[in-house]
Amino acid sequence: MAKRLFWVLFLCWGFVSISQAAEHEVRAVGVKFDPMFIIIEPGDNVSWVNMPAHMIETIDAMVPEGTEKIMTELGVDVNFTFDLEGIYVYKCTPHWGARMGGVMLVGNPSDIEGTIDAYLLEIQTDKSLLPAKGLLKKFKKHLQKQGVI
Ligand SMILES: [Cu+2]
Repeated sequence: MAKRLFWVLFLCWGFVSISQAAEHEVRAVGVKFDPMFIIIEPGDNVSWVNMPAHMIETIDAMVPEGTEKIMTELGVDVNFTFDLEGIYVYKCTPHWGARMGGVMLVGNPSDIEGTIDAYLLEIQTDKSLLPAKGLLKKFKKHLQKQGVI
């Protein structure tokens, strides 16, 4: 009886650990985010740290539909939880010219490659998005390497 109870508790504990949201950390290093690309599950939390001269701003044309805009204060460490599946591109606005930005894949949205291509097309209509071009191309390679696409 005690043994059975032990296994029941053990399995419950395992289930709770698996379903718990994970924490991720992105560090600002010079004018780069490290890691530049992250792959997370919906509900996971991401912290941006070491941000003395940095901030993050999601790029309106490069986030899943229905996402709330993120624009943080300069010089503040922040963290956010991401619930909507999709691809999120963000930048450090003052260092966007130096291509300081990052890309996140949340969950397993449909047509990942198509979404990246659609984001790349946006750049043609808005030149301020140009620094995202290299980021997105590298992100695509990263996903290929990881076997995601
Ligand atoms: Cu910055």
